[in-house]
Formats: sequence, C-alpha cells, structure tokens
Amino acid sequence: MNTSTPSTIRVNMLGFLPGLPKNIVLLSDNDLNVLDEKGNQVKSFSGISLRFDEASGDNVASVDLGDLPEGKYILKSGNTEREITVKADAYHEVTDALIKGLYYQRCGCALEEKHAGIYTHGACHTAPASEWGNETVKKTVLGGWHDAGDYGKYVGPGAVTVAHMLYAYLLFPKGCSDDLNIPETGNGTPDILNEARWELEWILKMQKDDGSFYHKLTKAKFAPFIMPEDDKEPEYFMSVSHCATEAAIAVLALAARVYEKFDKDFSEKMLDAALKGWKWVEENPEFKPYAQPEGVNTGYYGDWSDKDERFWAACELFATTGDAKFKTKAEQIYKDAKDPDIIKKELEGNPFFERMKKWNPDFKIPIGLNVTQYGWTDVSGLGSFCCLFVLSEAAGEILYDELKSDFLTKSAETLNLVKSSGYGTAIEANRYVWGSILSVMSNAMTMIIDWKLTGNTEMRDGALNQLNYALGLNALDISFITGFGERRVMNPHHRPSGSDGIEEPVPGLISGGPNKGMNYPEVKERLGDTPAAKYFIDETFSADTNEIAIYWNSPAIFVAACFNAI
Ligand code: 9MR
Ligand code: ZN
Repeated sequence: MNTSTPSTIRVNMLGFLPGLPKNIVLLSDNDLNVLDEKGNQVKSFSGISLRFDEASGDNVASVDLGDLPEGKYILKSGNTEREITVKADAYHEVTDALIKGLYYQRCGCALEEKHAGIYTHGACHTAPASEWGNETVKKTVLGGWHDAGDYGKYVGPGAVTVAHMLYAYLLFPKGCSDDLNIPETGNGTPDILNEARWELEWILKMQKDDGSFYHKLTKAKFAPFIMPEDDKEPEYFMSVSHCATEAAIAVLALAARVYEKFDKDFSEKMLDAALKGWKWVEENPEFKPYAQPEGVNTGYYGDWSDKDERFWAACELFATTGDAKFKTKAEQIYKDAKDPDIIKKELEGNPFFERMKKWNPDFKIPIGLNVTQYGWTDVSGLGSFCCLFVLSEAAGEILYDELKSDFLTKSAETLNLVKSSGYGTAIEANRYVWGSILSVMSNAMTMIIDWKLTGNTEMRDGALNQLNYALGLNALDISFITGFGERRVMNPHHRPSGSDGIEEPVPGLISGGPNKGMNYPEVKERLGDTPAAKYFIDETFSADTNEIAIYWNSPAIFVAACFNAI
C-alpha cells in the first residue's frame, strides 16, 4: 500500500511525449517552475487559478507544460518538487506489459519461469468439466484467460477483450511491439495476435454442436485466495446464451480476417464456427437473457438485450463474407433500435429493465445503439469499429453516414466531459461505478476514433489525458497499472498476486479503480461520503474498487498502443 501522502503536483508518472501536450494538475496556486536536470529554470507559470473538481472535491489547476525536449525535469510548486520525464518511447514498456498481463492470465497451462519469471506457476484447471445439471456431458476444455481476479472464464468478456486487441493491432500496428517473451514469440506472427489467439482457441472450444456457445466455464463459487493450480473444485459449462454466442460470432468473424495472412487454416476454422453460430441465431431468433442457475455465484454477465451483440456480429460477418444478408440485418437492427415502440415492447417484463427501474427511477428508455460503448454489456461500439474503419464509406447511408454522424455527436459530448473535469478525466462525477476504468478508457477510445476520422487534435489530446489518468494524473495520485509508477497499485484483488507470497503484484494489470456505486459494506463503512473519484482502497479484499479484469486491460492496450505509435 502507498502510505506516503499524495503530492500537490499530479503527473503521468511514466512521462510525457515530446511533441504532445504535457498536462499536469496542481493542488495549490503557487507559481510553477520547471527546472532541467542541471537545475536551470526552463519555464515558469504564474497566476495559477484553482477550480473546483466535482468528482474529487479537490480545488485544482490543470497546466499544459507545452514544448519540452526529451529529458528529465523537476517541477517546483511552493515546497513541493516532482520529477517528470519527457521521452519519445514513454509508453513502450507499459504497452508491452499490458499485453503481457494477459499472458499471466492464461489458464490450462503452466507459466514457465523463462516467460513468467518469478510469477511462474503450475498448470491449472486441467480437469474435465461437465454441463451444469447434466453430468452426462463431460469434456476437457483447456485454455482461455482467467477473467479477472477470479479464475472464471466467460465467453462474452473474452470476446470483447480480443476485439480491443485486434482493433488496436489493425489501427496501430506500430504501437503493438513484438517481443513480449511469451511462448510463441518469434513465430512470425505479432505477439499481440499470438496472445489473443490463446483466447480465440478457447472460444472455439466453447461452441456446442448446434452452433451456440456456452456463456461461461466456471465453478459454482469463486475460489478462495489460492494459486490457480491449487484450485481443484470442479468446473461447469453453464448454459448457452445469445449474448455469448453473438459476441463469439463477431470476434471469430473479425479474427478470420486478421489471421488470414498468418494462418489460413485457423482463419477458415474461425469463419466456419462464426457461420455455424449465426445459423443457430437464425434458428433461435428470440432473445433469452442468461439466467444464473440456482447455486452458482460466479460472474453473472447478464444483459437486458442482445441487439448490440447481434449488430456487431452482423457487421463483422458482412465485412468478412461480403454477403449482403448480413448488411441488411445490421441495418435493420440499427433502425429498429431507434424506434421507441419497438424498444418499449422489448423492455416490457424484461427482468433487467425492471431491476434498473428499481435502482434508478429516472432510468430512460435507451433509444438507438450506443455506438461509443465497447464493454461487455454494450458492444455496439465494436460494430462502430467495423463500420467506420473496415466497411467504411462503401457501407452506405445507415452503416456509415448515419452511424458516423451519431458517433461524432457522442464523441463531442465525451470531449466536453474532459473539459468540465478538473483533472481532465472523461467521466461524470456520478459514473464512478464498478470498473470505472472501463468508462475512462472507453471514452479515450471514442476520442481516438474521432481523431482518426476527423483529424481533430483536441480529441487526441483528450484521449491522452485518460492515459495520464491511468498513470497517475488523478485524485488519488496513484498509477492504476501494476508495476508502473512510483505510487502504484500494490494490492489488487487478484488471486495469484494475493497468494504467491511475492510483494509486487503480477505486472501489467489495470485496476478497476474508484467505485461509489455498488460497494462492499466494509468499503462503505470506511469511505463514507468520500468523493467518488477517491472511492478506492488499495487492499486485496476490495474487489469492488481494486479488482483487475482482462476487458479493462484491453481498452488500456488500445489507448497505450495508440500513443506508443505516435
Ligand atoms: O465487470 C463487472 C462489473 O460491471 C459489475 O458491476 C461487477 C459486479 O457484478 O462484476 C464485474 O465483473 C466481475 C465478474 O462478475 C466476475 N469476475 C470479476 C469481474 C470484475 O470485477
Ligand atoms: Zn486456470
């Protein structure tokens, strides 16, 4: 745990890029002096005026240090000093580490010392598993990544994680470097794709003969804090679900294109599986939400609708096959999602909607697909990637022009969030929920896409501020990425990190961060009415504020790879 007091100078602890803005945040209105390594003053800022930041309750001033050549600098404000670095490859190591973070989540194999170093461990979860409630179906499915701090494996979350990685690779190939020291390193395929394949192979095995995909492969209950190889409780294939099936179809169709030039057989296998999955969807068009069986309390990942997954799947299948029926389907879903009568009908008696209304009486009927959402609940934004960058103009009026205009409306709102936050963080004060890092990183992705589409550098800079947030420019003065930054997360809710006897947690994992939504009673008791952006405890028990998850790492990979490529 970090016991030192947070500094009144907040910075990206890894450093800044020479040609881009260098935003820092001050918590005092003293003049700011910038000294070079020899102690010469190179810049100074006076007339600092503080403003109230709602999310943190802090009075802060954001300062862009502007142009500074590569080197180390000392920032001086009153009696406070803080060192920063300006470096062309400031984000290289962390991008690599975030990708390798997924290697450390690999299941069904041992992590060998030559790749994992001190984090080596024995093979885990290698026993055959049966279908929940049906012991006659029993098979051994190895592979995949442990989802998060727990050892569960879930198809939908795995699919979005891979999608973030594949789009990071497609958009910023130079930002995803290729020497991660994983077992496949040097095989001619970029390591980001090698790592993503580990999950894709597992997703393929989660398909049933009828084309559908199991929702998850987990035990009945979360394991205690033990190493994965010591976790011997039986695993079960939980029922199939529409969301899992369609997310799997989408990512397999996408991956079929990406891997084609590296491994044709693998690519064909994935496309066949995707098409077989789609056939199941056509034969079972009526959406049924995943229902957690009695006696099971591992991750739920339930959803009120699958139109976003179906939309994404149709887009990717159209992009891969060119078959117009998928385009028609995607267009239909896009249009229907804007029809209030259709939505109202969809929500009638919907258990998730009923729950939402109970929690939040102001809950508004969601009209239209949320084209800037990329997380496991709403994957519409992954469809945006496909429409905007793969299908592009040729996709026509709905899937390109209309979607692009909807997208740019949302991204403008996102940039406004950055401007209205004292720390420049793209999240409303009341949106610090479980895994708030997903909102922050997703909003960075949105601004990056806008920048790629329009060339608006304000968007790029807004996105950069979110990477800054992850690396220390925040109300806690903490780097949320394990292994990086002088004040970094040390006790994430992560079973291997909490049980391996090593002080430093497994590196390259990103914490979910402040959450003032649904909290553990002990967290509520200790934090009380602490402002949302500080609702965080760097202790192992606090899964609600300090767990790690594969699908939080992956948007961070996307954002880091973008700036690593600049
Ligand atoms: O990411 C999930 C978050 O959106 C939910 O609010 C939270 C509580 O239901 O669950 C998160 O997912 C967890 C999953 O259920 C099990 N593995 C760990 C995940 C990260 O906390
Ligand atoms: Zn395992």
